[in-house]
Order: sequence, then structure tokens, then C-alpha cells
Amino acid sequence: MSDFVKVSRDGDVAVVTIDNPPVNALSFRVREPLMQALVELRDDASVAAIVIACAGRTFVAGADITEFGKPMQQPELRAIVAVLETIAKPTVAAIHGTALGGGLELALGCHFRVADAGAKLGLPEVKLGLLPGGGGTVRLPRLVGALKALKMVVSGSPVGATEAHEAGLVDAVFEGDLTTHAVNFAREIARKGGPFTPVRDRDGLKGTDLAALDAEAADLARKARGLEAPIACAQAVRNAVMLPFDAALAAERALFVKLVASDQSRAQRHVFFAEREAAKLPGKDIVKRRIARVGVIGAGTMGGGIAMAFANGGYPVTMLETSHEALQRGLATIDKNYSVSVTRGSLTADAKRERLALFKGSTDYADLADCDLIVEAVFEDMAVKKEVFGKLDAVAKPGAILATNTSYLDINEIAASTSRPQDVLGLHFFSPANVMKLLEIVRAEVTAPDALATVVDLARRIGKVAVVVGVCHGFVGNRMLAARGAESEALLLEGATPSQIDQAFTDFGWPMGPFQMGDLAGLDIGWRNRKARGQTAVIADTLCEQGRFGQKTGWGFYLYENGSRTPAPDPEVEVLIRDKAAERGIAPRAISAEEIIERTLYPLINEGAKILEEGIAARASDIDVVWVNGYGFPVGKGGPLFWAGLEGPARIIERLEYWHQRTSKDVFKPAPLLKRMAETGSWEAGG
Ligand code: T1G
Repeated sequence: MSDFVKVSRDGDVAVVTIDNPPVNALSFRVREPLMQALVELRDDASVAAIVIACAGRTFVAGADITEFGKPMQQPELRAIVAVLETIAKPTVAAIHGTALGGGLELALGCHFRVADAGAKLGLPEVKLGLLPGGGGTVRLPRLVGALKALKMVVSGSPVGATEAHEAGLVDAVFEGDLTTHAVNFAREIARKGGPFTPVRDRDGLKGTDLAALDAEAADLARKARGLEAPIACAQAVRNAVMLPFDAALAAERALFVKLVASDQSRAQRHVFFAEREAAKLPGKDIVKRRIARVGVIGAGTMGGGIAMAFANGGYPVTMLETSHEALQRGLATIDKNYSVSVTRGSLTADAKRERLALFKGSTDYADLADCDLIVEAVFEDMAVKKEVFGKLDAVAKPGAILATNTSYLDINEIAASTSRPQDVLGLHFFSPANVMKLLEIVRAEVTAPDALATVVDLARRIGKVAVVVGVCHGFVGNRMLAARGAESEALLLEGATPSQIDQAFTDFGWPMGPFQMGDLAGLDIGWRNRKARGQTAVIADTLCEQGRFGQKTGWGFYLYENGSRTPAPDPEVEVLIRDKAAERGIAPRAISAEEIIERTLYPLINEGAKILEEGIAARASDIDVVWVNGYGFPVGKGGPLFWAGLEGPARIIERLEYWHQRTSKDVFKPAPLLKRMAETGSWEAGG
């Protein structure tokens, strides 16, 4: 008997309970006793059936990701599943919480799977730059069909118990005491008698429409944006259709071994743990404040999205606007956004009704008096912010957390304008706030630890990835973005075109380049920000002076015909760029994609190093989480500071010094911490 695998009996049914908190990962310390238990129970004639269940909040959430990259200790999951399939008596997996990756593969080794009504089942390995390595790509199609399996394996998204039941993945769904239901289910099956067909022999592949499968795979491949894992996943499912079972299993193994050693998977595993690390605050067991109702000031694009993010998390929201018209406009936009989700099928009409019922509109600050958290999302102007926080200070209840959604203003100054600076912090959402996962939480100098801990926990409850940062202009994300933006503009003047630069970024793995992104977000936002700071960007400013704000005005760096979102190069912009360059005596020259990446991403990394030196970010991995979740940095590269390790810090410094010499620009002056990282290989200050 082991601490991690316990065997109990309910009459002639044996229950094997895995107990490896927090998520019952299939670590070696679980696999070894599990294998032993299954062999013993297989050979124990007094046992008529076997149930595999888990203690704690979830079924097995996968292989132990921390073991990857290290020599694998035997037995491996594949060997355990192979033994499971030699067991003649019925085996039943009892699934509650999540059965993910190796956890679902273990369950696929059983003859039957029963699930709690709230359970989720999936193979998310692709999100770690991997593919299922325990037979999932070969067994799942035999249960749910090749097309369904392909979608599940390439998306990595789990399915609910009901959908799993409809698809044939689980045999029964229960409410209440799952283990008891599973034991009764197993006993009934055993009483009816076998033979019991292992999943490997099921006929789910019969009548597979290969053309449809290949079409789906091709469509998914187009969306992979340079990631290897989705392609490998599709190949493995196709192998399951085309090859005999064992040959397909061996092919899956070969693909797995290749991917697990890849830089992409190392990068994606880095991001997995970095997101969890980012939510850890210094100090133990800080008592969090109770958040029952949220107030949002401003019903514009950001305010509306923020309010939806909280309502989507189940929080009642009071929306405040200066006028009834503005309020109704904001609420109407929210209603429209939910209707779009219903039309798309990502939300039911009932859910829409439930969420809208959480909204209360007002034009009276007094109606915020019962809110535990109030988020301000008004015009980005310090005087306006201080006026709002002054009113909030007067009406908000003691202990309420007062948050600003500013994306660059000094939060210490805003906090100091109230009588309760310890309750003030920044909640920097990214547009659209109800969609973007990142939440940059800005701690001001005197923000109380319990206020911080409360909003970090709240972020997780509304499905956001939280990163805590300090106060500086632009915080972490926008400060680094400014370094990249300035060089993007300089490259235009020196001869590159917006399309050429954007192409270099999409080839690198970004969803879109800086100029398409600018047009999507609206060039006027950056313009207002630069004007507020007395800064200029000659080309972007000129475009804005002409009313070229991007998609929202149908023209920006690109043209958007008749409201389309497809950017078309605009010859007038290229003429404008050449004219501005000529005015500055800059002769155009050919610029390579390599130079574009070098001159935009190396300064970005360098700025990240400075941010770490200043303690604005607590960890290098926090900066990676900000860029992957807030700015579309390719997850397969792990974020800018992880990528710096792959790219080679010595090369980055050499090229920064080269450009520093040529341009005398500070953004190219290598930061001391970057130099130390090149020597030590670690971003940790003491590394
Ligand atoms: N291995 C190791 N540690 C894990 C882990 C795993 N599979 N899953 C979670 N943890 C740690 C996590 O780092 C955190 O640690 C703590 O558990 C709680 O996690 C052969 C190749 C299950 C939905 O991809 O998606 O199987 O920070 O904060 O929000 O084919 O964890 O507290 O120190 O995320 O409640 C496939 C990964 C693996 C699922 C729970 N499985 N996990 O979410 O808790 S590859 C996955 C999750 C594989 C096989 C292959 C989530 C969760 P710490 P948490 P949560």
C-alpha cells in the first residue's frame, strides 16, 4: 500500500484510489504503486471488477509535467495502460473534476468510464507543445470517431460530461457520490459478464470519412502559426485511422519523444508554470477581503468590457455613467456583445439573460456605496482621474478596493489624492476586456497586501491571468511596447514598409504585426498618449492628423475597404513615409526581416531587463506571462525573456551594442542585468 495509491474493497469490487494532491498528476510515485495494484487485482480471483478513482478535487489531471525533460522512470503510463488492457474483469474509471492528458489516457485503458455531471475530459497536451503520449491519439478515435478526436486533440479543449456521454467517451453520468455509483456500475457489468472489449478493439474508426478528416486537419494546420504540436496531433490521429493499432501507437511515441525535447514545448511548459507562479504573492495566508458586488465607472469600450468580465464571472455589477444616454449606450453595447456570442453558439440565451440580470446602471455615485471593488475606466487624464477618485473616496464603503484601469498614469499620484491610498491599486485590463486573458495588477507604493491578494484571487475567479507589477510609465507591457514601437517607426523611415515589418512579425509567430495591431486598437489612443507626454511619432502622428485612426475609420497604416477587417497596403502611406524620410535626409535602403526582428525585439528584451532591475516585475517569467497573454507574443517562444535564452543573450548584446554604436539610441544600450544573464544564464538578480 502507498500513500499515493490506496486499494479498498466493496465486496467483490476493488477500488483503487489515487491520492497525489493537488491534481493527482501521474508522477512516478503514483505510477509504480498503481502498476503493482493493478497487477495484483488482475490476478486476484476474489475481485470481480476494478474501479479507478481519485481523492481530492479532481481525477488525474495528466502526466507530471515537472518530470518532462528528465530521464523517465519506469513504469511509464503506456505500460500501465497496456496492463490495464490485459485485465479480463471489467475496469471502470470514475471521473470527477478533470480527466486531462495522461489522466484521460489512463481512463481510456479501462473498459468503461463513468463521470460526475460536472466533470471535464480532454487531451490538452497540444497547449504544452506536445501530443498525447500515452495512447490517447490512437484510443480516443476508436471511441468517439476520428473527426471528433481530431478536434479534441488539436484544440486541447476539454468536453463536459454530457458531451462526452453523447460522444461515447463515457458510459454513464452520475450526480452525487460518484465512487458508489461506479462500484454499483462495475458490479452490474460484472454480473452481466464479459467479454469486455478494450478500447483498442472498439470500432469507432469504421466509416471514417478521410477526405473530411484531411480537410479539417488542413484547416487546423492553417491556424497553427508555426507551432509544431497541432500538426503532430493531426498526423497522429490520421495514423490511428490509417495504421494498425500498435504501429499507430509507436508512431505516436516517436512524435511525442521529438516534441518533448523541442524548444517550443519547453517554451509552452515554461508559460504553464509561469502563469501559476505569477499569481503567488510574498507573505503567507493573507486574509482576502470579501467581494460580493463590483462597481465600474465608465460604460465605454473598456468599462463595458470590464463589466462583462465580472458578470461573466458571476459578480453583480453596478455601471456608472455621467449621463443616462451614455449609460444606455453602454448597456446596449453589452447586450449586443452577448447577442453576438449567442448567435455564435458560445453562449446560451438563458446564460445571456442571467448575465444581463447582474447589471445595474446608475448616474449617481451614491449607488456605488455597496460595492466592494470599484474599477474606474474613464478618460485617460490625470485631472479627470483625481476628480473621480475624490468622489469615490466620499461614497465608497470602508474597505472597498478602489481600482483604476489606467494604462500608463501614475497610480501613486492617484492614490495620494484619496484619504485611503492603501485601498488603491491598478487593474489594467486589455481590450476587449471581456476576452483578453491578461490582467496587469499594479501595486502602488502603499497598496495594502490584503487588497492585492484579494484582486489576484479575484482575477483567477473571472478567468484572468494576473501579473502583479509596480508603478512606472506604461507598467510592464506598454513600457516595453514603446521600445518596440519607436524602432518600428524608425524602420519605416529607413526603407521598410508596414507590410514588410508586419510580415516579419507574423513569420516570427505573432498573430499580427505592430501596424496591423495599431490599426485594430486605434491609432488615436497612442496619439493621445504621445501628446499627453510631449512625445512624437512622425508617421503615426501624421496619419492621425489626417483622421487615419485605423479600422475604426477605414484607413490607418492600411486601407480597410467597406468596413472589412482585411488590411490592404495603401500607396499613399508609402508616399507619406518616403516624404517624411526625405525631409529628414534619410535615404531608403533594403531592410531584412532579420534586422526588423533584431531592432524591434532586442530593445524590447532590453527594456524587460531594466524593468526587472528596477523591481517593477518580480520575476522574468512574469514579463513572459504579460507578453504572451496581453500582446500576442508567440507562446511557442515562451515570451520575450524566455526567448532571449533561446536566441542567445550574447548575440543579443552584441547586436544591441552594434545598433547603439550606429544610432546612439538608449534603447540599444545593453542593461546590466542582460549582461549578467549572458554570463550566468539566469535572469535572477542573484543568479
Ligand atoms: N503536472 C504537474 N503539476 C501540475 C499539473 C501537472 N499535470 N497540473 C497542475 N499542476 C500543478 C500546478 O503547477 C499548480 O502548482 C497546482 O498543480 C495547481 O494547479 C502522457 C504528455 C488541472 C485544470 O495539461 O490544466 O498528460 O503552482 O493552479 O486552476 O499524454 O492545473 O500550486 O505549485 O492550475 O485548479 C496534460 C494541466 C499534461 C493539465 C487545475 N495535462 N493542469 O487547475 O489549479 S501532459 C494538462 C491544468 C500529459 C500525457 C501527457 C490545471 C487544472 P502550484 P492550478 P487549477
